[in-house]
Amino acid sequence: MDNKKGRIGVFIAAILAISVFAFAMPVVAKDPPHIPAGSATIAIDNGIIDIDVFGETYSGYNVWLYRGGSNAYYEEPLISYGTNPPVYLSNGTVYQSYPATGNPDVWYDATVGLDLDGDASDDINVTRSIMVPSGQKYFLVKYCIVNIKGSDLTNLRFFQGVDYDAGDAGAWDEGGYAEDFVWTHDLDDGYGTYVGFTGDRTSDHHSVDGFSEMWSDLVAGSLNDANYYNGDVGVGLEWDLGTLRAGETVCLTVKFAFADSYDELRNMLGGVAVPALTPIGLVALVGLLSVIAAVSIRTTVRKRE
Ligand SMILES: [Ca+2]
Ligand SMILES: [Ca+2]
Ligand SMILES: [Ca+2]
Ligand SMILES: [Ca+2]
Repeated sequence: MDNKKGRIGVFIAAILAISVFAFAMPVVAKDPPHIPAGSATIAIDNGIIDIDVFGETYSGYNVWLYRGGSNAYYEEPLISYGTNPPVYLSNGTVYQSYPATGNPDVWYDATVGLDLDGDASDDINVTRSIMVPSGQKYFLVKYCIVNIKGSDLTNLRFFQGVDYDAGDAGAWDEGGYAEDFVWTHDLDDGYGTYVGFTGDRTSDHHSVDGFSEMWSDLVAGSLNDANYYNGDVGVGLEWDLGTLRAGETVCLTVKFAFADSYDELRNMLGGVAVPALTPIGLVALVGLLSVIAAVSIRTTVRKRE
């Protein structure tokens, strides 16, 4: 009996202790839903890059600092389905904004509803999430698109365009497409910075052109698939996502990188895939090793002779 009372006492004491502890703990606030506020800012410094402005629907001037050097980027995604022309994400209604500030290694979400066919009724919800890894020279933007139309969205296409004006302000750069990433190289500000982006899906088209022509291409949904431009270059990629069934979600992650040389950028964005050994490759490797083994055995035997 005493023993039981004792156990109850300990139990109550534990509950009280936990309650007091809970009140004493600092409140770790999960970012509450914001009142839609249009283009919020998110400033994150990971020690190498500093994302100054990254609004959820931001259309226009972003300043992404790399190694302290200022870089101006005009970036925007567009989305289309069927034969409708692509629509800028900034045309959407913001349901969840980014926080004003953020930390490296944490994903931050913004959610936007978007009408793709001009009937004033949203067809998709787009969650745009950003994560800036600590000490890395890249950051990730993940787009998850939910079909809220109530019927299939065929020929869903996603476009990402950037008019990088790499460096302080000078826009006389060069840019191109190779190995499924687009890049821009500062030529006139003395930084020599290389910047670019790719996706976690193979792109279907790209545009490398004067910035104005690049935006026109994306708005028309007809990219030029060119591979080089010298001047105030704009670069874009298109991913064809097929049919998104009612209620289903499709995601695409875009990786934006900064580097001091083309090869460094290429190592982050493309050209790094080591071809996996196919069964035929493995057979050839085993065969080659057998030959080497046979030769070395024969050599050893001869030496003994
Ligand atoms: Ca609609
Ligand atoms: Ca420009
Ligand atoms: Ca420049
Ligand atoms: Ca440019």
